[in-house]
Amino acid sequence: MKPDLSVKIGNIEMKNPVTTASGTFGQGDVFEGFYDINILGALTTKSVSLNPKQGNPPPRIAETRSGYLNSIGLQNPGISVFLKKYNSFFDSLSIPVILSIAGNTIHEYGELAKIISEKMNVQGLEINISCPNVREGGLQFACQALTASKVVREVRSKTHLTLITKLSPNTENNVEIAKACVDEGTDAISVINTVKGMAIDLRSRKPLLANITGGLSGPAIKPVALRWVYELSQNISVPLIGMGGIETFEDALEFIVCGASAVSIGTANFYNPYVIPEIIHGMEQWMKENKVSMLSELRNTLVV
Ligand code: RRO
Repeated sequence: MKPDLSVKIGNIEMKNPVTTASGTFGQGDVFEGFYDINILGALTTKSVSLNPKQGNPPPRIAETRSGYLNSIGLQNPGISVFLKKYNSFFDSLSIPVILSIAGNTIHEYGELAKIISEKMNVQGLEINISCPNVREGGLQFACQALTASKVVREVRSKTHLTLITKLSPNTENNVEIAKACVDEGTDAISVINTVKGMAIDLRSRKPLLANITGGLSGPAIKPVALRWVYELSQNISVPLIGMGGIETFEDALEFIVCGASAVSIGTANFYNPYVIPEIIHGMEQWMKENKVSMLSELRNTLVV
């Protein structure tokens, strides 16, 4: 029998637990030449802001031994252009779409939620409060329970869409922060955004990124991500979407065992555009071979 990989995040029904990590999959359209993206459990888009952003100056990507550093700086066309450009594409998909939103201010998060709820037919919002590469917004909100929960309260007051709040690894306070966000109405938590870091060139003694620091993603951060998924799963009851360095179906299943309901695939898309279909297929095969009929049987089964 075909194993059941389905999962519910708030009101979002996913046929499998795999979504895309914001910013690593374009708006979904760029991967259409590789495979039918309707195989995804859900599509999560690159963060959009109220006004257009040019992003940080180049170079803004650097490769390190086991991951990428990025300092994109939230480059995006702003919500009006985004809407015109992608709304019909999102409507054409048969899978749930989760729009990632990022504001400079708490008010901007609310405005974005209002515009999207009124004008778009998407299923969820990922509240990105954890971008490490912008001066306003970003980590300013993610590192304290008070600021994080104020953003969630503002967004909740403007929309009935499913809300997923994306937390940062660049703080030790995530349990308290997640609890405060749940109290204000987030339906789920996603962890982790990138780990703030830097890389330099010894010969020139210059940083590899023009922004000096950036966000580290890829296999290097998987242990950090697993730790947060596990710790949050022990302390909050809303679903968790785990991400950070997932490259294989085994990686994905480790996140489920540590308490994640769903997983996002990010950096691996850059070097293997077929990684998502491979992971979904691998999970299914593994479940068949191990006689696991429902994915939920695996969730939170870490033996400690
Ligand atoms: O655009 C970025 O620089 C960026 C964002 Br919004 C984010 O949330 N995480 C990241 O590593 N880079």
